[in-house]
Amino acid sequence: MKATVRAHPNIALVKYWGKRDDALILPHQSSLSLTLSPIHVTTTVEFGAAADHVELHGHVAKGSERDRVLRLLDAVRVQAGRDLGPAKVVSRGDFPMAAGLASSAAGFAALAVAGRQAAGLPADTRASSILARRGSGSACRSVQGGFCEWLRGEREDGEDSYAVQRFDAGHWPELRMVVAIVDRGEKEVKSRDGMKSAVETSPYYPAWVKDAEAEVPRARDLIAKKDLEGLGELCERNAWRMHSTSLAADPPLCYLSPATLGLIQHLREQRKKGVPVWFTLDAGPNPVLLTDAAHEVAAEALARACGAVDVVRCVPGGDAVLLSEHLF
Ligand code: 2P0
Repeated sequence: MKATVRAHPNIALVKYWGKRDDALILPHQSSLSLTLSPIHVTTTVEFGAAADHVELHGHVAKGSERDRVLRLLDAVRVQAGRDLGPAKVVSRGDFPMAAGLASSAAGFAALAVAGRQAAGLPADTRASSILARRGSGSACRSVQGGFCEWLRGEREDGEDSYAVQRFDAGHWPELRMVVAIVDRGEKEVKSRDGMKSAVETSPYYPAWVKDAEAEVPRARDLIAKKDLEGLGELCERNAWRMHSTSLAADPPLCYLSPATLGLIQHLREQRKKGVPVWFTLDAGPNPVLLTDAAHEVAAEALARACGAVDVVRCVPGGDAVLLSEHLF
């Protein structure tokens, strides 16, 4: 009745931005990401505890944070078809302070896989991905390593909306993602609210959906060919289009800071000098640089020269894995 899982976060190369169903977390478009190592989250789940208890990153979770975790475990209880008793959950990440990458994707992926295992359900990546998605959309892409594609699906019950691995972590071992923390502040508008406002108020939203869906197979082809320049250009274009959609919302939503733009400008100049480095940008000010192993030191130097207060160098990461050592 107890299981522990370690999962990595992921960075979207083609972003997910907007839900067609808020409750089930169903997206309007497909997305594609790379799972990132070495940063990870470890989660232990135990059913049959004295009372429900959720501890995240060293503090007892309350309110909506706790509810999201317990709701996911309720879905596990339904799948198990039996009374599993109260649950104890302890989760810890090794993310550097405000790494700029949300730990929720890795956290919910680890919770889904550990929850099913603790309930005695068989290992099933598709079922775990669907479960993780119900905690946080991007989490469905962290159940497996390498390059994962979240298929938007068509069904109203969401059973065809999950992530599949297109290439494993060993496909392109020289690829590097360098997270540049230029701003440690909490963002004012969370992704969940930002994407909702884009869906409801941005006149560009339908164009975003159409374009992002079309970029997914292109990204897949570029990854198959290990075409860094092509993939870098696609990532930048997709990030700009996601941000443009929200800039056009009402009220307008801008996640960029002056430091973000300074870094992007400098990166372009470096590229003209022959440094192969591109960026992507989630719902926040911290760019993630895309480069290869031979240029990761140059990419880190570039980020620091532009005022990055912290830098996290990542390589393609693997699947969520069961651990034999528990957190309690
Ligand atoms: C992504 N993001 O594809 C996009 C790009 C941020 C920008 O998924 O509401 O925490 O829990 O489904 O997954 C962040 O949003 O949102 C995100 P919910 P989530 O990675």
